[in-house]
Amino acid sequence: MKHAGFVVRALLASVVTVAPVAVVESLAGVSHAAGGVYYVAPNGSDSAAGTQSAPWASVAHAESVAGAGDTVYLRGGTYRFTHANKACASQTDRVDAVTLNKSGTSGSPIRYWAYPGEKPVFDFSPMTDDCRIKGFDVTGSYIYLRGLEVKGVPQNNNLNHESWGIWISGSSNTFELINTHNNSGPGLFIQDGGGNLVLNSDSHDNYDARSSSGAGTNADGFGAHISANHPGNVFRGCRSWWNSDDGFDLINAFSPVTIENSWAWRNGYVPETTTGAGDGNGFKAGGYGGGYVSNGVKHTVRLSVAFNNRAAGFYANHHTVANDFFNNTSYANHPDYNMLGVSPSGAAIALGNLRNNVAYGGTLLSNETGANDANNSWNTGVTMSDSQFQSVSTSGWDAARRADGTLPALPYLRLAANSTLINRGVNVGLPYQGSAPDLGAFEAA
Ligand SMILES: [Ca+2]
Ligand SMILES: [Ca+2]
Ligand SMILES: [Ca+2]
Repeated sequence: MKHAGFVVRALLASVVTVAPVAVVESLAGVSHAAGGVYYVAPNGSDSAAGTQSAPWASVAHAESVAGAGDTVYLRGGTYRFTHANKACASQTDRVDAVTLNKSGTSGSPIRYWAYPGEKPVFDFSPMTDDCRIKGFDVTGSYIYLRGLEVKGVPQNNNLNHESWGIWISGSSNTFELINTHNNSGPGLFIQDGGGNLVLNSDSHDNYDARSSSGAGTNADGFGAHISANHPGNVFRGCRSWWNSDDGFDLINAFSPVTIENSWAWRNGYVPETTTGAGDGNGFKAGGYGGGYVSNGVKHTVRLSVAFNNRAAGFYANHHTVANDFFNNTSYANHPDYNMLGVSPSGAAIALGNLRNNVAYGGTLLSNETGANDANNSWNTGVTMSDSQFQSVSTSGWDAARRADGTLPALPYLRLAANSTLINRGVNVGLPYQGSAPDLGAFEAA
């Protein structure tokens, strides 16, 4: 194809009219409406036309042209960054490699999508800026990133806490099929905003070796730390592994967050080693710095798996209200579930609503007495053993995703055909097979 943008627009418009489903449609449910189509490539030029045959070079230039409903296709190859888009004002300043501050509209996001079948790699490791760095700083709303690899955001001095792979403060954005790794800080960090969807994305091997708070203490795979009145942030189908701090972290989140169908393993270590680093929880579901706050909110973690994390698989982290933990599987964590909460008087109490969860291996439970728990593997009288599962292998979980971007179908920690965990759960409003929900993250067919 060598169409000018308007020709492609016309083509898409006609296709939409004739056969709406024939046009690319994402898992996030946003169909590819008629809009401008532009191209960016590593060997492009910002003075070119932005067409497929004459692509631009930078996302920044594409953003200056693209508007609501438009699609910017990022061709495969490596986009290498050596400096931010402004100078550091001080050694503790924050700068961006890529700033996305132009918003789409509801139903008509601005899309920055990998060209089908190709992998655009944003390599920030050559950056030399002497302050904190955000690889992508998404301050706008209704922006849709899909299929990008984001890696190597550095810390170039030891005066700060973490840098960040992708930082988000806007709302109603979608991040799909993102692979963010080897950053000196969290892979994807929602600082504020509501209604953001992080879908079928991976974050791994992030490690903030030069943080002033201690090496490795801040690099979570994914996090949301939003202010009040920003509900609707969701992590779905995501994997987080070998990050030096936590897999998923919701500390200081003052609006409810949902994490579902997601996996976390081997967090809390220097990546690819068994050397301990940061906190090491698979799912850290809240907390407000250890003390009580009166405006804490309930988060939901469900249908998710944690294993081999250095600390807890699922952790309440001194949360102030009982979170919902439904149909999770926790294996060989320390402990598998820790429901440490805090009362209005500041006392340590057990807080959590737990149903249909599995704990196996590791040290099982902490701060469970007094939590609202029922129909979990530890209070249904079942005998836990390896034979409850098809496999308890802890390798291979980073296998390639299915063609539609969803998590790979693996036998690991799925219930054996004769498992006594089948149909031992209670209806919590999630789909199930047979007479009742099963225990754990994977419902037997
Ligand atoms: Ca930490
Ligand atoms: Ca953390
Ligand atoms: Ca069932």
